[in-house]
Amino acid sequence: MQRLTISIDDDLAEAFDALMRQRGYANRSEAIRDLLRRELGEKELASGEAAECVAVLSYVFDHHERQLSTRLTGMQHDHHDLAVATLHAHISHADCIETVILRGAPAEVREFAQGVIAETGVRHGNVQLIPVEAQKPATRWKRN
Ligand code: NI
Repeated sequence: MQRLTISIDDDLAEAFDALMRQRGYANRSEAIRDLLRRELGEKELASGEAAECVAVLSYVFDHHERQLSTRLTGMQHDHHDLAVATLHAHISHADCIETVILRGAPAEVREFAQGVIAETGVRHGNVQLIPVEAQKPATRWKRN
């Protein structure tokens, strides 16, 4: 752990403290760590340095929309290597909300998410990518 001492203008310090309180941070250090992590993560994803990411894709859709539920499930099956888990909740008579956890190469994850978001009848689509260290495939059952 390194200790950094920084100097910033009073106005900026006050604005930062207000933001920190608004977001519920107990101290400046954790607020600054989060800002840095977000900035570095975005840079890593934008530059193509990140070999792997996890992502949260969320959207609302009308389950009465013709074949939409089936299409969305089909898209996830077609990319079962990317779609790790899905949470579905019924939020009204017509509308459902789904959150899909994705994992894979950032370009593939983004393409899949954008395809889902662009489906007719899918609303409020949003995806957040988080870079992670690439993992070796999990150990599979071994046959003796
Ligand atoms: Ni539903």
